[in-house]
Amino acid sequence: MTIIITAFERSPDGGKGLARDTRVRWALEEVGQPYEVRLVSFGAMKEPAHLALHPFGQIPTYEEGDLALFETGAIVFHLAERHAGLFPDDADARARAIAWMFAAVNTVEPPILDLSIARFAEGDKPWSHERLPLVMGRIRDRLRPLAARLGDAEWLDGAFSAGDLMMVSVLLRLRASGLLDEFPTLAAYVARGEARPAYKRGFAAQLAVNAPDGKARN
Ligand SMILES: N[C@@H](CCC(=O)N[C@@H](CS)C(=O)NCC(=O)O)C(=O)O
Repeated sequence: MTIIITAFERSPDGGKGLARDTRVRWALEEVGQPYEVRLVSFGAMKEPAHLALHPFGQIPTYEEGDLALFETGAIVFHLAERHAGLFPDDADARARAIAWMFAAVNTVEPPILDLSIARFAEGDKPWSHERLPLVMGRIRDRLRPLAARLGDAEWLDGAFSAGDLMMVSVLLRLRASGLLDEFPTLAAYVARGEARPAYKRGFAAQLAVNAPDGKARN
Protein backbone atom coordinates (compact mmCIF):
# COMPACT_ATOMS: atom_id res chain seq x y z
CA MET A 1 0.00 0.00 0.00
CA THR A 2 1.43 3.38 -0.95
CA ILE A 3 2.27 5.62 1.98
CA ILE A 4 1.53 9.30 1.40
CA ILE A 5 2.59 12.06 3.75
CA THR A 6 1.93 15.79 3.53
CA ALA A 7 4.53 18.51 3.85
CA PHE A 8 4.74 22.26 3.34
CA GLU A 9 4.73 23.38 -0.26
CA ARG A 10 7.24 25.93 1.00
CA SER A 11 8.59 25.44 4.48
CA PRO A 12 9.11 28.62 6.53
CA ASP A 13 12.53 27.32 7.58
CA GLY A 14 13.73 27.27 3.98
CA GLY A 15 14.86 23.64 4.14
CA LYS A 16 16.63 23.45 7.51
CA GLY A 17 14.66 20.32 8.30
CA LEU A 18 12.74 21.85 11.20
CA ALA A 19 9.30 21.25 9.70
CA ARG A 20 7.88 18.12 11.25
CA ASP A 21 7.60 16.12 8.05
CA THR A 22 11.37 15.61 8.45
CA ARG A 23 10.92 13.36 11.48
CA VAL A 24 8.34 11.28 9.62
CA ARG A 25 10.58 11.05 6.55
CA TRP A 26 13.42 9.98 8.89
CA ALA A 27 11.28 7.26 10.48
CA LEU A 28 10.16 6.00 7.06
CA GLU A 29 13.80 5.81 5.98
CA GLU A 30 14.81 3.99 9.18
CA VAL A 31 12.20 1.28 8.56
CA GLY A 32 12.86 1.18 4.81
CA GLN A 33 9.36 2.12 3.64
CA PRO A 34 8.99 4.04 0.38
CA TYR A 35 6.61 6.98 0.47
CA GLU A 36 5.12 9.74 -1.59
CA VAL A 37 4.68 13.35 -0.55
CA ARG A 38 1.74 15.63 -1.22
CA LEU A 39 2.81 19.25 -0.83
CA VAL A 40 0.24 21.62 0.63
CA SER A 41 0.08 25.40 0.80
CA PHE A 42 -0.82 27.25 4.01
CA GLY A 43 -4.21 27.96 2.47
CA ALA A 44 -4.91 24.37 1.47
CA MET A 45 -4.01 23.18 4.99
CA LYS A 46 -7.11 24.97 6.30
CA GLU A 47 -9.45 23.67 3.57
CA PRO A 48 -11.95 20.84 4.24
CA ALA A 49 -9.99 18.24 2.26
CA HIS A 50 -6.92 18.63 4.49
CA LEU A 51 -8.95 19.20 7.66
CA ALA A 52 -10.51 15.80 7.09
CA LEU A 53 -7.01 14.36 7.52
CA HIS A 54 -5.75 16.76 10.17
CA PRO A 55 -8.33 18.39 12.46
CA PHE A 56 -5.93 21.25 13.30
CA GLY A 57 -5.03 21.96 9.69
CA GLN A 58 -1.34 21.18 10.04
CA ILE A 59 1.33 19.02 8.45
CA PRO A 60 2.43 16.30 8.42
CA THR A 61 -0.31 13.77 7.83
CA TYR A 62 0.09 10.11 6.96
CA GLU A 63 -2.11 8.02 4.68
CA GLU A 64 -1.81 4.31 4.09
CA GLY A 65 -4.84 2.73 2.43
CA ASP A 66 -7.84 3.49 4.63
CA LEU A 67 -5.68 4.67 7.52
CA ALA A 68 -5.17 8.42 7.98
CA LEU A 69 -3.04 9.69 10.87
CA PHE A 70 -1.89 13.02 12.20
CA GLU A 71 0.55 13.91 15.05
CA THR A 72 4.16 12.95 14.43
CA GLY A 73 4.33 10.98 17.67
CA ALA A 74 1.45 8.77 16.55
CA ILE A 75 2.84 8.40 13.03
CA VAL A 76 6.31 7.38 14.23
CA PHE A 77 4.72 5.05 16.80
CA HIS A 78 2.67 3.41 14.05
CA LEU A 79 5.73 2.90 11.86
CA ALA A 80 7.75 1.54 14.77
CA GLU A 81 5.01 -0.93 15.64
CA ARG A 82 4.50 -2.19 12.10
CA HIS A 83 8.09 -2.40 10.91
CA ALA A 84 11.42 -3.50 12.33
CA GLY A 85 14.05 -0.91 13.11
CA LEU A 86 12.61 1.56 15.61
CA PHE A 87 11.44 -0.47 18.59
CA PRO A 88 13.50 -3.02 20.53
CA ASP A 89 12.22 -6.62 20.65
CA ASP A 90 12.21 -6.76 24.44
CA ALA A 91 8.79 -5.65 25.75
CA ASP A 92 10.17 -3.62 28.66
CA ALA A 93 12.74 -1.87 26.46
CA ARG A 94 9.94 -1.11 23.99
CA ALA A 95 7.85 0.42 26.79
CA ARG A 96 10.81 2.60 27.77
CA ALA A 97 11.31 3.69 24.14
CA ILE A 98 7.65 4.77 24.12
CA ALA A 99 8.20 6.69 27.36
CA TRP A 100 11.04 8.61 25.66
CA MET A 101 8.79 9.38 22.69
CA PHE A 102 6.24 10.91 25.05
CA ALA A 103 8.98 12.72 26.96
CA ALA A 104 10.17 14.26 23.69
CA VAL A 105 6.81 15.66 22.61
CA ASN A 106 5.21 16.23 26.00
CA THR A 107 8.04 17.33 28.29
CA VAL A 108 10.93 18.62 26.17
CA GLU A 109 9.23 20.05 23.08
CA PRO A 110 6.75 22.46 24.80
CA PRO A 111 9.34 24.88 26.26
CA ILE A 112 11.28 24.72 22.98
CA LEU A 113 8.15 25.72 21.07
CA ASP A 114 7.59 28.46 23.60
CA LEU A 115 10.94 29.93 22.57
CA SER A 116 9.86 30.03 18.91
CA ILE A 117 6.62 31.72 19.94
CA ALA A 118 8.48 34.21 22.14
CA ARG A 119 10.91 35.05 19.32
CA PHE A 120 8.68 35.11 16.27
CA ALA A 121 5.05 35.54 17.32
CA GLU A 122 5.61 37.77 20.37
CA GLY A 123 8.91 39.39 19.43
CA ASP A 124 7.29 42.79 18.88
CA LYS A 125 5.50 42.89 22.25
CA PRO A 126 6.89 45.33 24.83
CA TRP A 127 7.32 42.53 27.40
CA SER A 128 8.91 40.01 25.05
CA HIS A 129 12.53 40.97 25.83
CA GLU A 130 11.93 40.52 29.54
CA ARG A 131 10.23 37.16 29.07
CA LEU A 132 12.98 35.58 26.96
CA PRO A 133 15.36 34.67 29.84
CA LEU A 134 12.46 32.92 31.62
CA VAL A 135 11.67 30.87 28.53
CA MET A 136 15.36 29.97 28.04
CA GLY A 137 15.56 29.01 31.71
CA ARG A 138 12.66 26.59 31.31
CA ILE A 139 14.42 24.92 28.40
CA ARG A 140 17.63 24.56 30.45
CA ASP A 141 15.52 22.96 33.20
CA ARG A 142 14.68 20.20 30.72
CA LEU A 143 18.10 19.89 29.06
CA ARG A 144 20.01 19.55 32.35
CA PRO A 145 18.27 16.34 33.53
CA LEU A 146 18.16 14.99 29.98
CA ALA A 147 21.95 15.41 29.69
CA ALA A 148 22.36 13.82 33.13
CA ARG A 149 20.32 10.80 32.10
CA LEU A 150 22.08 10.41 28.75
CA GLY A 151 25.48 10.64 30.43
CA ASP A 152 28.16 9.26 28.13
CA ALA A 153 25.77 6.87 26.41
CA GLU A 154 25.21 6.96 22.69
CA TRP A 155 21.41 6.75 22.89
CA LEU A 156 18.85 7.18 25.67
CA ASP A 157 18.18 3.52 26.40
CA GLY A 158 20.56 1.09 24.75
CA ALA A 159 20.19 0.84 20.99
CA PHE A 160 18.80 3.69 18.85
CA SER A 161 15.00 3.70 18.96
CA ALA A 162 11.93 5.76 18.06
CA GLY A 163 12.51 7.50 21.42
CA ASP A 164 15.83 8.85 20.15
CA LEU A 165 14.35 9.74 16.78
CA MET A 166 11.71 11.90 18.44
CA MET A 167 14.09 13.41 21.03
CA VAL A 168 16.75 14.34 18.47
CA SER A 169 14.05 15.81 16.20
CA VAL A 170 12.82 17.99 19.05
CA LEU A 171 16.31 19.09 20.16
CA LEU A 172 17.35 20.00 16.61
CA ARG A 173 15.12 23.04 16.83
CA LEU A 174 17.42 24.52 19.47
CA ARG A 175 20.48 24.79 17.29
CA ALA A 176 20.01 28.42 16.29
CA SER A 177 19.42 29.47 19.92
CA GLY A 178 22.89 28.36 21.05
CA LEU A 179 21.32 26.53 24.00
CA LEU A 180 22.43 23.15 22.73
CA ASP A 181 26.06 24.28 22.89
CA GLU A 182 25.70 24.66 26.65
CA PHE A 183 25.19 20.90 26.82
CA PRO A 184 27.98 19.33 24.71
CA THR A 185 26.80 15.75 25.28
CA LEU A 186 23.35 16.67 23.97
CA ALA A 187 24.87 18.50 21.00
CA ALA A 188 26.87 15.33 20.25
CA TYR A 189 23.71 13.23 20.67
CA VAL A 190 21.90 15.36 18.10
CA ALA A 191 24.90 15.15 15.76
CA ARG A 192 24.82 11.33 16.08
CA GLY A 193 21.17 11.35 15.05
CA GLU A 194 21.88 13.61 12.08
CA ALA A 195 24.75 11.36 11.03
CA ARG A 196 22.45 8.38 10.56
CA PRO A 197 22.06 7.56 6.85
CA ALA A 198 18.27 7.43 7.27
CA TYR A 199 18.22 10.95 8.71
CA LYS A 200 20.40 12.20 5.89
CA ARG A 201 18.05 10.75 3.29
CA GLY A 202 14.99 12.26 4.99
CA PHE A 203 16.71 15.63 5.34
CA ALA A 204 17.86 15.62 1.71
CA ALA A 205 14.34 14.83 0.51
CA GLN A 206 12.82 17.84 2.30
CA LEU A 207 15.73 20.03 1.19
CA ALA A 208 15.06 19.11 -2.43
CA VAL A 209 11.55 20.55 -2.02
CA ASN A 210 12.44 23.67 -0.08
CA ALA A 211 15.82 24.61 -1.53
CA PRO A 212 16.29 22.92 -4.89
CA ASP A 213 19.76 24.50 -5.13
CA GLY A 214 20.72 22.39 -2.08
CA LYS A 215 21.25 25.41 0.18
CA ALA A 216 18.84 25.94 3.06
CA ARG A 217 17.65 29.55 3.26
CA ASN A 218 17.23 31.96 6.25
N1 LIG B 1 1.99 18.20 17.45
C1 LIG B 1 1.95 18.23 16.00
C2 LIG B 1 2.42 19.60 15.54
C3 LIG B 1 2.22 19.80 14.06
C4 LIG B 1 2.69 21.19 13.63
O1 LIG B 1 2.84 22.12 14.47
N2 LIG B 1 2.91 21.34 12.34
C5 LIG B 1 3.37 22.62 11.83
C6 LIG B 1 4.53 22.40 10.86
S1 LIG B 1 5.95 21.75 11.64
C7 LIG B 1 2.28 23.29 11.03
O2 LIG B 1 1.58 22.64 10.29
N3 LIG B 1 2.17 24.61 11.18
C8 LIG B 1 1.24 25.41 10.44
C9 LIG B 1 -0.01 25.71 11.21
O3 LIG B 1 -0.12 25.31 12.39
O4 LIG B 1 -0.87 26.37 10.63
C10 LIG B 1 2.82 17.10 15.43
O5 LIG B 1 3.80 16.71 16.09
O6 LIG B 1 2.51 16.59 14.36
